[in-house]
Amino acid sequence: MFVDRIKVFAQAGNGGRGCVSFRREKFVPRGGPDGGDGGRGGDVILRADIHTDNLSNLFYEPIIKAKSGVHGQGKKKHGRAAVAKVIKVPIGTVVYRAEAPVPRNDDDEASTDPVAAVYDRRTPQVSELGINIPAVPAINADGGHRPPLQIADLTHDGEEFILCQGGGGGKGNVHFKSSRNRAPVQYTEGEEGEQGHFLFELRTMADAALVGYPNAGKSTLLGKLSAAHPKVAPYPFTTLYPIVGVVDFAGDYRRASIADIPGLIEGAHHNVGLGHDFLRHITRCRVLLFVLDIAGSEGRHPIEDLQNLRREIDLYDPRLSERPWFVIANKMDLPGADENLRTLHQRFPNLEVVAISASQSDGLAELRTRLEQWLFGETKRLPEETVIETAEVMVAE
Ligand SMILES: Nc1nc2c(ncn2[C@@H]2O[C@H](COP(=O)(O)OP(=O)(O)OP(=O)(O)O)[C@@H](O)[C@H]2O)c(=O)[nH]1
Ligand SMILES: [Mg+2]
Repeated sequence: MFVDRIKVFAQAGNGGRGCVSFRREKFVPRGGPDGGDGGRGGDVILRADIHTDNLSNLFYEPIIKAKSGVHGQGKKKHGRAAVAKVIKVPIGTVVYRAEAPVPRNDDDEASTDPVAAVYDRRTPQVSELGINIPAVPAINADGGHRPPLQIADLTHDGEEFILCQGGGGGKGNVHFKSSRNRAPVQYTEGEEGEQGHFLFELRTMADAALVGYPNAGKSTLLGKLSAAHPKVAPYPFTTLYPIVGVVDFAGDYRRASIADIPGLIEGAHHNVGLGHDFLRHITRCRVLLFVLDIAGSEGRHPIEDLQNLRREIDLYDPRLSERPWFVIANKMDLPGADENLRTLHQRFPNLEVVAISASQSDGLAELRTRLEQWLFGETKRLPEETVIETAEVMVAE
């Protein structure tokens, strides 16, 4: 299972209580107070881990709780501090503070409990007024696309973030003795650990993203370029979640990571098809590689495909369309590919295109060279208007 967005409830441990105790020993009359302090509660810590590739471990355990500190004891013994609860998350996890889920209804007492509320994965309901009540409250007005208050972004292996800090331990009565109060019975409770609802969102970290319509051959290409084995099949939406492969550039000891993103279709920014959930994964990629079925083997037109893809990216986030981007014209082995490639060159003479046949492994050596140049050399950026404007001209025709 692949989980790239999940809401969790986290609670750090409470501090242990301070102890009230008096020294009682033979031949030591009125030994005085000797109550020790409570131990610290455990923190909840997130750690970016290279061996964790998604958030599925939290799907079955959306409530993260660290242990509380042990209470203090007599003979000035401090309670033991609780160990921190460390949660491994994939590199590229962004953490947002989220609102508590809305309780199911007023007379349902159980649902006011924050813990029960997390488990409340009910389906959307329609209220008496006919208004749709969402199952999980939207993070913000645009459907959670840009949630507010980002509190962490874990981008390196081993990077840690304290999500909730454990409460400090309480003080034992030994702290309250004074010349006027020789037998204090005061102590303090341990502090409460921090708690809260959070939204974890994975944004795949890769140097380049393969963006294209379903069946364009993105997974076939990633399989040929890297050691990754994404599933390849002749039906749309074979790839259901992003897969990252590492490409080695022979001779230069350089390597780059490339993400195979599930197929996009028109309206993806409105959540059509596999939707904008996956567009999120390209937001960190430095370079976008548009993979086209240049032969138009499924009755589509490759140039229109490119224009639509560019438009979807732009509608999702205009900043994304400012990234360097290039075109990989795939399926050159099929009839009609040469002609379409010529038309593409004529329409967009400045566009950098590499023609390949992923399944036949044709043109992959050139692609590697160009890829290295695109990723590590100076990149020339094509102005966005070129393709979007031409798209409008085509629609007008
Ligand atoms: N003739 C030909 N077929 C290809 C080529 N590359 C891929 N295919 C075929 O196209 C089909 C789809 O390939 P995939 O790699 O699964 O396509 P995808 O873009 O990953 O598709 P989704 O995961 O559904 O988005 C498969 O049947 C491949 O064998 C190619 O260069 N030439
Ligand atoms: Mg695929």
